[in-house]
Amino acid sequence: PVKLSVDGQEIQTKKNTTIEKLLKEQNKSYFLPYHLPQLAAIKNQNCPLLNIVEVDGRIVHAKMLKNLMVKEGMVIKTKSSLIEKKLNERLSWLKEKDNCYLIKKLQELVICEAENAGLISKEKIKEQKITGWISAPSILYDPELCIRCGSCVDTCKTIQTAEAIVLDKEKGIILDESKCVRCGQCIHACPMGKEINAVKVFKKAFGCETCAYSRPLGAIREIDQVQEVINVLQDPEKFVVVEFAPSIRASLGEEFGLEPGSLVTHKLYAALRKAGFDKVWDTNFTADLTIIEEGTELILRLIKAGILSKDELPPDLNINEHAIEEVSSALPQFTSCSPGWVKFCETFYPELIPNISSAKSPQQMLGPIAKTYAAKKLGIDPKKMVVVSIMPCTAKKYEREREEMCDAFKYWQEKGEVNNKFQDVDYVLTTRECAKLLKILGIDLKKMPEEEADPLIGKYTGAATIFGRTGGVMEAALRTAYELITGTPLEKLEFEDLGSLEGIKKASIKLGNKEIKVAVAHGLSNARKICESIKQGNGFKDYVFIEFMACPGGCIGGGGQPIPTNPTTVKTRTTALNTDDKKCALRKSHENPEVKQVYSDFLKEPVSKLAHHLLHTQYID
Ligand code: HC1
Repeated sequence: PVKLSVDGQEIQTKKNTTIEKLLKEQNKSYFLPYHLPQLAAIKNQNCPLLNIVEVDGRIVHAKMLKNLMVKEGMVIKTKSSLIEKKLNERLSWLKEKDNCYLIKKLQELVICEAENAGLISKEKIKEQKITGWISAPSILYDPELCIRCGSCVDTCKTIQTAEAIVLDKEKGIILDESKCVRCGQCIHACPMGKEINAVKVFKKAFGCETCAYSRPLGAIREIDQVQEVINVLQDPEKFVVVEFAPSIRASLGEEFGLEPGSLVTHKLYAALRKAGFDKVWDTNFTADLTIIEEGTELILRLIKAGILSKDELPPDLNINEHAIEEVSSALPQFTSCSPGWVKFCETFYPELIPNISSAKSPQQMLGPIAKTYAAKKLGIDPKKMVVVSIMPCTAKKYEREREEMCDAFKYWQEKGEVNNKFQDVDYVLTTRECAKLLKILGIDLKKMPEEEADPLIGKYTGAATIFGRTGGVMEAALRTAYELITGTPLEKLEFEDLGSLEGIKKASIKLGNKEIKVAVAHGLSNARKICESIKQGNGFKDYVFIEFMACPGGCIGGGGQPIPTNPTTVKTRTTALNTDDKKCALRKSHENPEVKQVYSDFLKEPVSKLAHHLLHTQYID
């Protein structure tokens, strides 16, 4: 038996009893007396902020009690001066006229504390006595909200096979930062983000439809940069541009109460313009550009490996000798746009790094193109340009920060125009943060008119939009590679087998008189299976191209997507992207008129010296 005290009374109970069970047995209530009319509305909603007990001198929210075990000598209080102080504090907010004030206070209490601390630095977290960890610059762990259920640990181990976190019942979740790929799947696993949603309860009670804080709050969350983006939008010295990922158009609506799978592309262009961005561009544009660069790189690797001969190719496909020199000869070529996957490969399979395409991801192509080509065309000082990227992915925050992602700076430095280093992309917000930003600015996405992206680097084809779901990059690349290699248009544009939700998909495609084999994997446990088999030399030997996405379902299942992200929402978002593809008048990347313009006015040809300099990278981790 375990001896402990409840409200000053010594009691004995069995080992392995939860505090919740004990308090029930003792007939102890820790729920608020709902005497205030406002609170009556939220009665029985189990609001974690108001239903609290004191355990060993610390305030613990009711919801956590079912996971906390009794311990020898524990002191539990359901009434105490500390509880009273906290409740008075919280209830006094209700006296304010504006109901949203209460929500703001809630935000101050639970969200700001950790998030604002997390976005600055580890030191700052220490200063503010946040006891959790951060996996910089993407993810933050707040032990105060953690119920020690271990769901995140299971996800990291079984779905992602990274095993970057372990559960310690006392301390909570412990991180091995060297293994963390920043994919953020742990965020979706956290039940606190799904179940304990105090703010939703208040939203229901007070009807704050577009309240900035109406989103779930998990113990693991992204490191929030919303305030920094608001600051930069208010800076008259800056020229702030925005890009958003393919999958955002099929998921952001959920944060505004729209059905999963609602396409909000054109409303989002309008909303971002209203938010004050000087140019609203689209990562889909650079997804098309990526296909040209990555597809050409594949052709070059195939020539280098002797699988294709220059003589068999159409004469108008200019094969540049310099480009053949530049590319790696390793096959199969791996896609490079999912930064969680790239980090996984660097960490667990460094011997396969030469297989990763040197083409940067679309996010990282838009930054340097904006700060060179577009800045020149618009007459904007590149030092003043700030690129904000809206992504479904926590690892994109990490990708933007990588040492080598500063090619616009190098471009201008070589011309003697700049001295101080700047990154190609300046801020990355997740889908959830984007919703928060718009809500803080009082913008309701649902009510926005339909507008277009800004010209220059805003147009896209159907091939770009399917990047956001598993198999999409491969399908888009095949649509273009087929025409480049055979010189004839591809009749049927969908490669159905590649777009399904199977973990590993394989296909063979006839390109002229050559049959090539390709594969697609999503979720890192599937990526690991392929890497192991290549490493051991017993599989994928004759494959030429493999698409890897870190998250199940691809980016539509990304760690920064609305909660819940589960097989059902992943499916509906996938269908929406496929619909968007079919609605596009142009469905092949090489048909994008703005992409053609970038080549004719600036880059000259795919994998040219300049394209290589700005749009390709070397993995140096
Ligand atoms: Fe993705 Fe990509 S598709 S990586 O999945 O190549 O995050 O949506 O933006 O960069 O375009 C993510 C999505 C995204 C990039 C593109």
